Amino acid sequence: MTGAPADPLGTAAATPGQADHSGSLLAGDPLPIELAGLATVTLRDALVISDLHLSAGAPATLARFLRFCAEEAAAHAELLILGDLFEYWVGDDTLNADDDEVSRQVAAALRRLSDGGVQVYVMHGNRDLLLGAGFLRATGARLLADPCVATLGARQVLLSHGDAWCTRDVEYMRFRTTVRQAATQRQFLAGPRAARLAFMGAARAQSEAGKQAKAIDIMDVTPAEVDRALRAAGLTLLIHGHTHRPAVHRFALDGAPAERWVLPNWDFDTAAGAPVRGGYLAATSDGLRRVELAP
Ligand SMILES: [Mn+2]
Repeated sequence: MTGAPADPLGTAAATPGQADHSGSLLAGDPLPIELAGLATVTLRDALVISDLHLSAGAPATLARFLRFCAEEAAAHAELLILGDLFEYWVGDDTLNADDDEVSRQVAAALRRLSDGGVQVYVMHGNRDLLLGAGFLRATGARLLADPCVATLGARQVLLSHGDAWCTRDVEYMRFRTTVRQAATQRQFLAGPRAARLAFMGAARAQSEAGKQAKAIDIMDVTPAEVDRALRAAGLTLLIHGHTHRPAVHRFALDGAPAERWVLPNWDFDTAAGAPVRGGYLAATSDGLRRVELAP
């Protein structure tokens, strides 16, 4: 064979004759935006979680997640993570980085589940939309498209992270469009890890500052967008995360009863005496059930 190896990222020309260890993707891996997530999935006995925001800065939440994997999730057929498993993700080379032990612990916990017969599914959140093929290989997880449709016995449920419906936050929607473009992801992932971490740190600081200035209700989903998504899917049952407003909303959609189940975010790193938060939905052919986790 005399031909050059496949180079879908187009990085070879920039670094001729030299392996590029700065990028996060292995040669041949598609960009995260180009990964084909599952549009449909059939569930038997699933636990559904989202918005854990795992990072070194939240050790109690990490510990609770690792215990959740070993105890609660291990006893079920499927584990679904509907986005923002991580507080941020700058590329799959995180799994090899000296500065990040948390990602390896999380990946190892998911790998143990996969090896033990639990099918793990992940959906991209807005914080970890750069989870890529390397992460999927390391964990055995399968990627879900956002949105996707899960079959639960006789019922079908629409699953989404939920940020796509926060349309009243015009500034965020503009940012979302940009970071979900292949060119943006390619350019970002080609940069050195230190630069990617610095960018992410600045973006998070800006996001925190912005949240305090924005009216509370523009951070929530737009009801009309939820209605539109359910109509498009032909469904009346929805599960999403992202908003950190756990609830079960019952409403009418074109005269039919509809339900929107919002997953809780996890926070076990609260000040002494303050309540912790975290939990999951158990999803079986019998229906949905909310479970709050004790510390
Ligand atoms: Mn989110």
